[in-house]
Amino acid sequence: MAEFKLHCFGESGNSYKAALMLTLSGCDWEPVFVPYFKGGTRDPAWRASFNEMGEAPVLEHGEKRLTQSGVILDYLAEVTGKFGPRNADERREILRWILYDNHKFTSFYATLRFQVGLTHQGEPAVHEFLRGRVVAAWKIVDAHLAGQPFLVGGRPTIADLSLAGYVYYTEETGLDTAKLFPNIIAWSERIKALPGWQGPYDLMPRQ
Ligand SMILES: N[C@@H](CCC(=O)N[C@@H](CS)C(=O)NCC(=O)O)C(=O)O
Repeated sequence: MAEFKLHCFGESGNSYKAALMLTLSGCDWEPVFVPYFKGGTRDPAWRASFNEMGEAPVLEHGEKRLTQSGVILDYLAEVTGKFGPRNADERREILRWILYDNHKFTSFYATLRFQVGLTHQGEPAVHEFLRGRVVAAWKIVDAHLAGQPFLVGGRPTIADLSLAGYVYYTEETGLDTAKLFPNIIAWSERIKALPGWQGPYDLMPRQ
């Protein structure tokens, strides 16, 4: 049995953040498929057993069950000694970017992609609103990456692995990200060049 189990599904960029960290850190891990599109995360029994918040990813390590990708990344950085902060200032800086990611960078993009690229639902006006929110949030990250190769401290950290959750998916969103955010694309290529990198659909089973 693998040391780490990640409850996840391929379409989930939030799960990919943890899957990528496990992979790049050389952990012995295995995915446990969550049938999200069949209501897996809404099943009361699943919620009672794995995550009362009703979300993937969930990381199992021994007796521990961890949820929230940011918490999982922080935990894995601690136990593997990889991609973590070098000091307290970096720890806060990494936390700052992970919070920004969860609130804006990932959340607006993931919602837009879910509606436009995966489920083909929602109102055009809502899609336009979400595109505006994505562009505003991604422009801030793009500007930050204009002057440095990675988000914090000049080297890849869990902050990068958090924000990288959705940048490799190619489903339609109506945004030309390559044109709009050249520094994000260049940064995503730097992460892709890290030894052992694999894409979300290579690491996790999908529907
Ligand atoms: N902030 C959470 C977000 C997790 C999340 O939204 N997961 C999605 C899949 S990508 C989910 O399971 N959603 C279930 C639902 O909203 O019903 C994290 O970073 O782990």
